[in-house]
Amino acid sequence: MKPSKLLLILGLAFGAMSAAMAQQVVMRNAISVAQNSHAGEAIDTLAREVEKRTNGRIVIKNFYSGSLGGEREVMESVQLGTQELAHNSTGPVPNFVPETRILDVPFLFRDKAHARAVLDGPIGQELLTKFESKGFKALAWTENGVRHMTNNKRPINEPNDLKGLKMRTMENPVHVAAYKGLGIVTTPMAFPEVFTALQQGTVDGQENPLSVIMAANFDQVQKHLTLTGHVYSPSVFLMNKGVWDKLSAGDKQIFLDAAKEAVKANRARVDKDDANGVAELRKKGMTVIENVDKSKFIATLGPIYAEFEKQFGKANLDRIRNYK
Ligand code: EAX
Repeated sequence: MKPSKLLLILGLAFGAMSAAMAQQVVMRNAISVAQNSHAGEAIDTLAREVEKRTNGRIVIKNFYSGSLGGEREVMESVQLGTQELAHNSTGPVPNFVPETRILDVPFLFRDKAHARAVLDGPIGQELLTKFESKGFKALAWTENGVRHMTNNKRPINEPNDLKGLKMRTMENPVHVAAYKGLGIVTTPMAFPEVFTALQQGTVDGQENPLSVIMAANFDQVQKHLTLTGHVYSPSVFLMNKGVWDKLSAGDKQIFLDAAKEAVKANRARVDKDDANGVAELRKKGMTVIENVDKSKFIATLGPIYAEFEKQFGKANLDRIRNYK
């Protein structure tokens, strides 16, 4: 082969390589809890499936344990476009997309199956579209889990035991209103600060699903756990709307399909954590009250429910409550 021809071939090969490299897109995604968790399952599955289905053309770099900031900060970054993706609980979401507030009403869902059916059905899918005018594409509802209460002061058997207890809450207006109604002294705080706040006694307690309590090692800084199951906690995959709009139709479909796989992995992990959590946390030294009379908590929330019905409309709440 003539040297000039070899150079030409080499040149073409380099050209193809650098074109491929130039085409490779790297996106960032983040969660506020550790990688070994239900949320880690969600974002790791999304990354793996997108990379596989695009043959490595789109790569997602995942950040864990709040290393890119708390959920509100991360949502702001995605809205601005300085970060492409996020996977958040609904903690800060209502402050961006008020229509989603209705999902955070305590004791709204009978159980996880009910919540999953609502989120996968027309009500949940319509709520996903409400993110678009706020600068987000919401890919899918995932699950954070059913929230329970932990604290260092006393075992919680009934609403009366909550009076005056200082608890960290998410930065979520619906939760704050409801927990105040239960007599709790609410302290909204970003998740990455919670462990230290519990350790230093800035707050007496917090509430989160078993998945989060375990992933965050809250057993190290909390004594009492009560399975209040007071509210279902959804989470959601968010993408910057501009990034989404620039994707080809094929790549959009890949993200939606990959998100479906991620939802499956995420829910399976929540189920596993719910099945093992109590035994695991007892082993680590927590005292656990498993049976609580939920009707007492619901009764205490009476005046707050009246307020929520005014805010959200009784028909809208009933539509969710009665969804089959
Ligand atoms: O997203 O802030 C919270 O309590 C959330 O449940 C947690 O960060 C998981």
